[in-house]
Amino acid sequence: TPATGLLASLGLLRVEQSGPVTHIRLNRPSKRNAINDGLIAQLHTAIVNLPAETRAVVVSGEGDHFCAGLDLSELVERDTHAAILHSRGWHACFDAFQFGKVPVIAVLHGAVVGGGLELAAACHIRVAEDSAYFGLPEGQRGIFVGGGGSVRVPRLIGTARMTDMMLTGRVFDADQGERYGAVNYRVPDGAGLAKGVELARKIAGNAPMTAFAVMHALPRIAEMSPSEGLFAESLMASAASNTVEAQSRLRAFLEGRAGKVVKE
Ligand code: 1HE
Repeated sequence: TPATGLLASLGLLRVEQSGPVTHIRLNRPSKRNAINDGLIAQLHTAIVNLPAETRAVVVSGEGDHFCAGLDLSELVERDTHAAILHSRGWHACFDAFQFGKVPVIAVLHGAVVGGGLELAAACHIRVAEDSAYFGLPEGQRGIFVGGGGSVRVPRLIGTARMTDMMLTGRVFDADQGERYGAVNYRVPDGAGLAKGVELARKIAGNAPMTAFAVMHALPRIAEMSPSEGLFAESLMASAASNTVEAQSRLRAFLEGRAGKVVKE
C-alpha cells in the first residue's frame, strides 16, 4: 500500500491515502453524489478495507454538494422484501463507519440531505462549511429514513427537530446545524477539507486504543443504565491504561516530555 496517493478509484468513489489519513470522496457529482446500490457497495468496501496504517478517515463529496441522499431512481423498482434488504445493506455500511477500526470525520458542504445526513450522522466528527444545509426530504417523497437516520439523527439534534424536518420539510442551515448539535466545527466555504485533515492528523497522533474506546464504548455506554455504564467504563479504562502505548505516554508526561493542556 502506498503511504501517499490514490489508493483506489472505484468509479463512484475515490480513496486517497496520505500517511495515516485515508480520504474517501463520494465522486458522483453529476447526480449530486446520490447514493445508488453501486455507491453504497463501494463505500462499504472502502471502509472495511482501510490500509493497516490508517488512523483516521475523512469522508467528503465532490462537486457542489456533500450528498443528495438515496438515489431515488432506483427506489421505484423495489418491492417490500427488496426494500428491507436495501435498508439493511445501508445499515451494514454505516455501522461499519460508526463501529469500524478508526474514527471518521465528515466534511460537509451544500446539500447534506436524506441518506447524506444519515452518512454524516454515522461519522464521529462533522465539519461543516458555511454552504452546508441539512434536510430530510423523505417526508415529501412519501418514504421514511432507512439508513439509520431514525436512530442516529435524534441522538444528535433531538427527536423534536427531526420530527419537524420530516413532517414539514424544514431545512437547517450550517448555523442551525451547529447550534443544534449536528456540527462540531464550522468553517468558511472551501476550508472544510483542510480542517478535516487537520483533525484527522490530531486523531492519528493519539493512542489507537483510546480512539477505539471512544468510538465503541461511548455510544454503547450512553444506552446503558448508569450502573452498567459505570462498570463498562471501568473495564474499558483498565483495558486502555494497560497498553504499552498508554504506559509510555504517561511516563512521557511525568518526565516533562509531553504537551500540556492549553487553550486553543
Ligand atoms: C438525483 C438525486 C437523488 C439529484 N436521486 N437523482 N433525496 C432527495 O430527495 C434530494 C433530491 N435532490 C435535490 O433536492 C437536489 O438535486 C439537490 C438540492 C441535492 C441539488 O440541486 P441541484 O440544483 O444542484 O441539482 P439537480 O439539478 O436537482 O440535480 C442534478 C442531477 O442529479 C439531476 O439529474 P439529471 O440527469 O437531470 O442531471 C437530478 O435528478 C439528480 N439527482 N439528487 C436521484 N437523490 C436509505 S433511505 C434514504 C432516503 C433518502 O435519502 S430520501 C432523500 C432523497
